[in-house]
Amino acid sequence: MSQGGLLGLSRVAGGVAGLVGLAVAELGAGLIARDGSPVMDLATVLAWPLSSFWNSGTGRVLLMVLVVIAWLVLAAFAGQLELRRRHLSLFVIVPLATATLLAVSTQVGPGALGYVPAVLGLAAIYVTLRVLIAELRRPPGALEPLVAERRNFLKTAGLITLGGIIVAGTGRLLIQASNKVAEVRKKISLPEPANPAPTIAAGTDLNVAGLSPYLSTNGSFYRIDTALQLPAIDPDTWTLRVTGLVENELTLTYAQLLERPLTEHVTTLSCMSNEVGGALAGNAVWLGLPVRDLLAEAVPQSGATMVLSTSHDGWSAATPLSVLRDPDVAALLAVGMNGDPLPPEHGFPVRMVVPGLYGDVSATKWLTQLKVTTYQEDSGYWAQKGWAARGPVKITSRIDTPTRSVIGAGTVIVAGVAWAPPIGISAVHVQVNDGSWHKAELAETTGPDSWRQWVYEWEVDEPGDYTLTVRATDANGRIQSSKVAPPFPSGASGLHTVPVKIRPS
Ligand SMILES: Nc1nc2c(c(=O)[nH]1)N[C@H]1C(S)=C(S)[C@@H](COP(=O)(O)O)O[C@H]1N2
Ligand SMILES: [Mo]
Repeated sequence: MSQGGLLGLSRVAGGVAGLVGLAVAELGAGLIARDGSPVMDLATVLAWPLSSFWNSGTGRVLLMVLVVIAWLVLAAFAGQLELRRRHLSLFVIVPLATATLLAVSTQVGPGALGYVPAVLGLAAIYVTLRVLIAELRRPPGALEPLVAERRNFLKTAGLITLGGIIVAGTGRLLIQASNKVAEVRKKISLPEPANPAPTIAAGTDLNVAGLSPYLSTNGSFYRIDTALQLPAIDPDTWTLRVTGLVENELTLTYAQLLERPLTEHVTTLSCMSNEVGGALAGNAVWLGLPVRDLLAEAVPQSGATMVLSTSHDGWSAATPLSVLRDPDVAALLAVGMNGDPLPPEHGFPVRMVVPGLYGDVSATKWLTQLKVTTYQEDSGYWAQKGWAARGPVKITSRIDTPTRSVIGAGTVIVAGVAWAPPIGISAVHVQVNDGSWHKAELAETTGPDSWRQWVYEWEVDEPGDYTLTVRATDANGRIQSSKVAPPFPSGASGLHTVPVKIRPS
């Protein structure tokens, strides 16, 4: 084939590879139900320094089109380079990858999952490019006329393009499925609780700068799950089955659940994987049906010790039956979080929340089944991987402010949160270096299942390096353990410390 013809085909190969990369990135974004995609992220970043037009709806769409064109042109150029020499395309693909990942990082924050679509898309470009260019490089067979060879290449390229379009379309469909559930969710109006939570008194939130708010917002609430694809569940077809060792198997629909007398309760949820001082804990007002009400109708058989709750995506948690039947524990089949229907990433339409137990053994999101059983017969997802089967929450306290920092001498506000559900917090103390323990002031709280804010005003005149340590005491007088343990297998312990440098004021 003529050199000119080959050059053109190498650009086609690059363009096709670019298209495949875009399609894979789009599908990936659909699978993890991100509310964006790498192309959107690039457009967002490019729009920042530009006029308000480019930041508007129309401008943004136009920018996205330009991003796609630029992406395809660059990919075409990469194809040309790859033809000249193997791997030469990396000179284009690596900068393209860097720019894309930087743009993505501005939108998804930390956490690897948000990067997956971009990484897969970029890998797909490179792989497709290599395959197509290798095809072009094949020495023409003696019997293969040039025209036929060229036709073969175009056929391959065409097939790949078709595949790319199907992949991109699937991505779009997934994004639309979650959009549809989002529409339905928006229209839900939750009933008033039969048993409302106590009103949140003034003095529950100390409003200290840098301190976690008393109620975590739904948007900032930590998220932990194994769901690669966020389940999109239509509440109109959702059901909860209660089975296993029960006298009466039951099935409950979403509408039936909402008709029941619901309870509202403030519960701090935390994760067994949380490190000392870590952020895998949040506090919210949950609205839901007490699990014990449903269990009372199902009538567990004698010998049953555990309830295995299973999610739409197959995850499961094993929770002690005794805790779920305890009239003093507000274990809920939650439909509401801080006044809104559960957000999709926090388990829409229904999840469990059990005060006093780590989410790992209790807080099943996208709940679809409760099986009354025994610990001998069944086990939960994380227990099968060696984590503790029972997950009582350890007494925990955290310094939110100051963070590792340099501060002027004088009065330093030290503040944070402490939790010990279902017992509650009775005291928090702060230690400076190896000194004595100072009693912190405790904020009000709605009850023992909720965390409590605390604040300590530290007077410091001497510049230098200091270490602040916090320690909580529960309402039974038990003091938080200072024994250092990693999260595995039963939750971290040890005291949270923060180094602080004081400069002369
Ligand atoms: N379906 C499902 N539910 C789940 C999980 C999961 O992986 N899948 N993770 C659990 C764990 S380990 C925790 S700590 C809590 C976290 O809930 P959140 O993401 O709403 O904060 O959900 C629990 N429920
Ligand atoms: Mo967790």
